[in-house]
Amino acid sequence: MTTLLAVGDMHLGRPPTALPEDLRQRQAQLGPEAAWQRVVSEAIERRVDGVLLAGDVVERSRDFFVAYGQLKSGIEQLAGAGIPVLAVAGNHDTHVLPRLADEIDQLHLLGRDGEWEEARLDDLTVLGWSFPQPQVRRSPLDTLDGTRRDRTVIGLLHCDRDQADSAHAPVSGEALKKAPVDAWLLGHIHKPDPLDEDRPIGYLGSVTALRASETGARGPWLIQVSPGAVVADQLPLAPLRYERMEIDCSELGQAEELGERILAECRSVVGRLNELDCQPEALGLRLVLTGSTALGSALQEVADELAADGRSWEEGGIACFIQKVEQATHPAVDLRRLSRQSDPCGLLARRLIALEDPESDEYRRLVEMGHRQLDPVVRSREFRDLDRALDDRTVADWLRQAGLTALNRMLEQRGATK
Ligand SMILES: [Mn+2]
Repeated sequence: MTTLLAVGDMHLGRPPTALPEDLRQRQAQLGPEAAWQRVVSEAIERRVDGVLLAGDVVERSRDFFVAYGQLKSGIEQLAGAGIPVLAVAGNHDTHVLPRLADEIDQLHLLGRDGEWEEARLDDLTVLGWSFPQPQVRRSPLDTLDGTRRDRTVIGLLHCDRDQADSAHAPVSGEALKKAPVDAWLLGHIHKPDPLDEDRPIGYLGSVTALRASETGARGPWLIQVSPGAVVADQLPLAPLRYERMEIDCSELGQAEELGERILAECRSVVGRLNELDCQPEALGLRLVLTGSTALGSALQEVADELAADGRSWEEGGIACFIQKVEQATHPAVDLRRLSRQSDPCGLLARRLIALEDPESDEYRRLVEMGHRQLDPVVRSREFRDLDRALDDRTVADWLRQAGLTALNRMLEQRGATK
């Protein structure tokens, strides 16, 4: 069996964002450099047969010296253990990665100048292509030789999947499937794919959270290749992790209890992270307050205070902090009773009830009106790349959420929260 460690977008030189003030001085232990050191130790400990880097290894050309120092020391440790390193360049490190490969003997860049290149690694072939310039509007797969090779082939590519207009090497999922490759390990998109199919094809994801929106497990992937089978498993080695967490506020007696609720939820997440072989140094919580509550603005105030605090606390050896609190609770109101009133609250309550019944005429009328307002926003230039159309249910959800928020405010103004 051949084993590899495959690493997605590392972005050496980029500091992690959204850290609270007291963790900013520990930035070096929480960023890409620390993640890379963890990758190197893991590779050596597991005695893998090779390390693959899927592009955007370095944030930008200006980071040449920083990346040189960090990459070189890691690659030398790997070389000392007899572990080769193969990499392809992405849109961020188009220029800097080839220069680093020229300086660091043991770093082998695959597919220089946008020409596909094969390398032999143990019993398999690694096939790679590097960005020749930061923008590439054609699919690299157009120039890939479609002949079937004898050995197992691992494809290493930085590309934008199923985004035909992309300037970052657009490839279609279909073309990836058709290529004579047993597994495609991709860079560029920071959200990892599950890679759990018989023939893994997908993004490795960022190796540690670079932005707070990069929630969940991050890290390199252990790729195990035996005759006729490729198995990919993510190793959650990231030094910085963000988690989205829903806090149901329905049972809160008063807003001040929110802190205890958050702490309890945080403890259970930390408990699970403590079971990992290699746990994160820091955990950022992205909280969503849910449930129905009459606490309304009092809860919002406490939430704002907690979010603004800017300090971390220690839990199970991990520095925890609140990165963001989103209020998605809805007022504990009796919609049926309100709907009998002949005032704006009553009108809104009747519409909210209608939004619960997709069969009603009023539901269809409201959703149609919603589409007229929201569709142009979704189709606007800023969001066009998301290539997303709104379905009726999504529109209804938005209307419901907005309606409940407005109803809550109106009731509060009236001084009646029930
Ligand atoms: Mn990229």
